[in-house]
Amino acid sequence: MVRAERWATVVYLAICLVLLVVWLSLPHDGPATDRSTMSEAEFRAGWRAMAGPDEGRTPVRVAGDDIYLLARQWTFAPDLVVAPNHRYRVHFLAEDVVHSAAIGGVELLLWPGKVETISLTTPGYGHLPLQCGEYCGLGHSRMSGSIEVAK
Ligand SMILES: [Cu+2]
Repeated sequence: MVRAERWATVVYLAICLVLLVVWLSLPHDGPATDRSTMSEAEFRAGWRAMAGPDEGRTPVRVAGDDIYLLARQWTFAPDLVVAPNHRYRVHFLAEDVVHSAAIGGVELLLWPGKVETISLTTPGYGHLPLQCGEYCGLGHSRMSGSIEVAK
């Protein structure tokens, strides 16, 4: 009896091992988060180029495939107009305290000075919700971004 239980355990563990190897060999897309290797200086150069001479005080129509959003108490800057059904790389940088970016069904924790990037496909029309999900001070509940989808 003890011998049979021992064999059952060995067979069970062998099956688990095979399933683990099969699972690890499958492609895993998961949430669309990338491991960003972008430095803060690269982010700021991209942000300045995207935001233009008025530094994002008016809504910015994004021209390329990269979006740069600064998170700071208590806004995401700048306001954006993006193309419909387009795949973007969205880069975030918190510049004062810890924030987060809840967008496209994922939430990224944003540590000051560390660039986080996700890949995101915009919807066909409407507005893409962006909200801070990490308490960051008195204005936290109002901290959202404005991303309009338009041709
Ligand atoms: Cu917040």
